Amino acid sequence: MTVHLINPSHVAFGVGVITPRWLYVLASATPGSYGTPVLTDETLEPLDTTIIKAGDVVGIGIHTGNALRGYEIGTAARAAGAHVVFGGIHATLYPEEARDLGGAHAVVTGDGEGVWPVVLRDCAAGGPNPLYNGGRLEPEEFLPGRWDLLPEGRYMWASVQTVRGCPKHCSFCSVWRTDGQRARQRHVDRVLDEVVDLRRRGFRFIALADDNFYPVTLEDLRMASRRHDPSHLEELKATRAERFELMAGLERLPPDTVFFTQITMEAAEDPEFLDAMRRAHIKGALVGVESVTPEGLKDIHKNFNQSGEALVERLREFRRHGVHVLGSFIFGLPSDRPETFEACLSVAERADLAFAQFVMLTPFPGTLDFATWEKSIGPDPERVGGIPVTRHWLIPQARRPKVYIEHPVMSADQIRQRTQMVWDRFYSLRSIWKRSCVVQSLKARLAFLLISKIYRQMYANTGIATDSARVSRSARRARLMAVPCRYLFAGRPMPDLQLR
Ligand code: B12
Ligand code: SF4
Repeated sequence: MTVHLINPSHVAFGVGVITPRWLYVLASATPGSYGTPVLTDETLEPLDTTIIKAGDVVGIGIHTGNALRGYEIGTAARAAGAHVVFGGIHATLYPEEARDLGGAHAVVTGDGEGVWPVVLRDCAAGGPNPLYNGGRLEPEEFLPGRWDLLPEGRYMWASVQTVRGCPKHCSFCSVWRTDGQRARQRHVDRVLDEVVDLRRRGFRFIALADDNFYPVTLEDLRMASRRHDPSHLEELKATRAERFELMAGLERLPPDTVFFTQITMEAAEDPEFLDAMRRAHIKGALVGVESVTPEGLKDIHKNFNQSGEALVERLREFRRHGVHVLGSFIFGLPSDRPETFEACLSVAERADLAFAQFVMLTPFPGTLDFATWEKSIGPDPERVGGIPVTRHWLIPQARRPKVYIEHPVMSADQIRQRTQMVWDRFYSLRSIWKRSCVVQSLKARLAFLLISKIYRQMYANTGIATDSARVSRSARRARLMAVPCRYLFAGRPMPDLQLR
């Protein structure tokens, strides 16, 4: 019985930007008695289905965007006589869909590493149960990845998770509902061991695959200190202290280490935290800016963000402390107006951002926005090839409409065109070159330019592009650029590395 773990994708780039962490974590959770699992990441190359034999176990992890490809693989694996098991965020939200359309014998909801050995045991005993609830594990139960199984030189960034869950409740995000609002922080030593393992293998660039690296804000502490019962305050202080302990540990890594994380902009009010990040080699962070207007922030339950000039100042604060920002903006919020696009571009250009992404408001399953949108559409939604648009991920890629929430004053096309304009202007050669002054040498500036362009091309696939010709063109370009890009990220293996 061979155990296969498959990360589905419609497009393969030959080179991956970030290691799909779940593959390596589930490989760790696979007991040695079942042999070494065979990992396939279709973002590198398509699966060869002939490797799947009757009696094998095929584990497929899906998010909404790759669910349909996952179902194709599941169906083929079932036809080959394998036990088919689905997991991941989309399977957690729609377990019955994986069974109906993906050939699943079993679906694992929630965190997978705890329950995976039980699933394998049941498969080996003849057949798994239809449903396993992996729940939300405690941090000491999280596993590191089996990085010894990584194909050499195929990924630019490794990924390590330090915390699961986010205390906020943004309306477009499913994380707080699936991963929970309690920050489940991994033990510092376990994170450090994993990072050292990756550096020994030659990874210099590591993405911290966290929902929110800053789970306790200064405002949270202030509010808790006003409460009569001090226990909540103590809990928050302990969580915060652990973050600092982790960063102090990361600080001991070789100076050329580069981490990237995701964080709320409240961290900008916490200079002590930002300085600790810089010392910990966390040189970049995705910051969810989302909207530049107070009305926009209200639309998405993100009132803790700043808007207007205060926003520009807040974002600049990151750079002042040596943390480069990838600003993430959303267009198509109900309060957006035609002039919002220029206003947003102006903020993006003045806020000392290194990179930015501009996405259109999309109702992802599991979010509050999705629930409202689905309800608003009513019981008889428009269909494409018989499939309701409220299940748009099941529509074949070539015919899949981009689904956006209807806007009170702009058509989807208008929002798309304006979004496109913002991308084009932010990533014009001139703008990129201007921003590239964050690095010193000519070589580094050229690398910055290349990375900006590749980011732009890769994003065109998942983000704004709608027609398939444009998507394949972007994929081709991204593929061409990805190969030289890989060398920019390659590090020197450090087999003897010990923390200072
Ligand atoms: C890091 C990350 C990224 C990275 C790296 C992706 C990569 N190569 O790994 C980048 C920045 C590239 C990225 C991009 C995007 N992402 Co993202 N990303 C994440 C993030 C923060 C962490 C993922 C992670 O590595 N977690 C750690 C691993 C160990 O956890 P896990 O994947 O959940 O797996 C566990 C379980 O789900 C389960 N499991 C998973 N698979 C399987 C399979 C089996 C067989 C079993 C038994 C169990 C199992 O067990 C695992 C261990 O417990 C998640 C948020 C989250 N909390 O998941 C969002 C998240 C997955 N991303 C999301 C989105 C929307 C996107 C984008 C579409 C954003 C955009 N607008 O463009 C793009 C899509 C890219 C693409 N085409 O795939 C959404 C997905 C929502 C949905 N319904 O699908 C999430 C949930 C965030 C959110 N805001 O809601 N992302
Ligand atoms: S968007 Fe970010 S801050 Fe908001 S709930 Fe999701 S992870 Fe948390």
